[in-house]
Amino acid sequence: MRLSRYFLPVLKENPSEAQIVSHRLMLRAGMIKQASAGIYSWLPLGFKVLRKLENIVHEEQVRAGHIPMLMPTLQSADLWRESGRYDDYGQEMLRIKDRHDRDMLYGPTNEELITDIFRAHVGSYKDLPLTLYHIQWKFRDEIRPRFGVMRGREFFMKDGYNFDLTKEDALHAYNRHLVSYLRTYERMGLQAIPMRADGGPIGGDYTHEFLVLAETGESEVFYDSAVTDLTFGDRDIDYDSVEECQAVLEEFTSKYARTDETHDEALFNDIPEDRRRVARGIEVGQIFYFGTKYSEAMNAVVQGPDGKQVPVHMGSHGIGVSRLMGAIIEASHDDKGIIWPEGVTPYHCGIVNLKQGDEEADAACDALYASLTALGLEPLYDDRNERAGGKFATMDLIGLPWRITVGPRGLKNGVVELTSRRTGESEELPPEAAVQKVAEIYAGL
Ligand code: P5A
Repeated sequence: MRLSRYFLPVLKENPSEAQIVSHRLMLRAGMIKQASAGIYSWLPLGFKVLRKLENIVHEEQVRAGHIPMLMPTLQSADLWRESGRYDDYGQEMLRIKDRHDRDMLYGPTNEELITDIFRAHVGSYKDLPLTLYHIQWKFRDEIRPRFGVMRGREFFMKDGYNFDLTKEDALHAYNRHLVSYLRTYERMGLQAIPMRADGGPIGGDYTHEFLVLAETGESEVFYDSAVTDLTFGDRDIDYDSVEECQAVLEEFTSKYARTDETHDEALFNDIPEDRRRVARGIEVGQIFYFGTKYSEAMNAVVQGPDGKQVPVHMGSHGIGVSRLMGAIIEASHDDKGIIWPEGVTPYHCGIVNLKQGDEEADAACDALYASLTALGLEPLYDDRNERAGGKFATMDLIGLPWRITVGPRGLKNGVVELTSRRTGESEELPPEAAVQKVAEIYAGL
């Protein structure tokens, strides 16, 4: 993309309404614009990152054997009356009447809708196990929408639902989700720690939240610092293997890590004092096993091997896709702007032309652009007639991890400059070598 043809409305001033750094930087970098309280338009740069996050979530869900689909945002109230949640959900639910005076709602989650689909089409244990998921907008009329996309009213969520014959099978689905979530967050450059949590309005006794540690996080968390040493890495887990998934769950959840809702002071005090941590975190996902809560209320039954009709065991599993963007920025920025992890960056590499209009500099930039593109990479070329300082400030603000700077002086010696956004370190290289290096960095991502 050439910046002169793009739509990147960066703000010079710090917006006064933004209280935390991710919100401030998303507004300043022209990624989002508030449409009304807790509701945002995703401008091209923000939309690009949102799509990247969505793709990673899809890839990891499919890798785990889960099946993508799409359900609507608007739902009929009738299903929620069946489950009993229409009254329970309270004011967080946005209720709407259609022209025929029928009660509708903008879905805050989809347990009812998916259970209705299941009961209409599945009747035998032979069709199990089954995990369906979608990535779709949700609406929760939060009392205090704040911190930009972090606590929105309209937000983008991946929600998946497993259907199993037995509790044992459903717990395997739970563990499988935990493993796939660990992989998902690590691909985004994040450490998200699974913590024992509370079921809230979704229900269920088995539930873990995934928290990214950050001072601005809304949740208070208590943990053994040993949990922060764990990384998933590039392990090749067989998602069908009960033992392998169980082993990962045990490894990542056996040390103390809880949100304030489930915190137990006595257990916490058993941890050696130098490892006890009280901190804040951003909840970027949650997994639940809730047994037959919805299948019994909504009569979602299958015929078991013995011919008897039994309600299915279910769980649901959510990732806050739009919230993740805020969490990544909270975890990865400096005073100049965002620093995108390579796995989610909107463009792979910036190209800064120090002397736009100079024949040689323009030609070198065009050649770099063509080479990077030919290798399947997406460069963002700042081809505007601007001062070098302004171009660098924009690149630093929007946070592309790599920048190639091209100017007449370097070109005389046959070199361009490759700079890392994270370390600020630069090296001079012939243009082809810079392209090669960028390609190597992204190989396999
Ligand atoms: C699991 C999937 C559920 O709704 N039902 C379907 C279950 N879980 S949850 O924990 O309530 O939400 C899942 C994730 O969505 C994100 N989230 C939000 N993101 C932005 N703004 C909000 N107001 C908001 N509310 C929830 C969180 O990341 C949460 O973990």
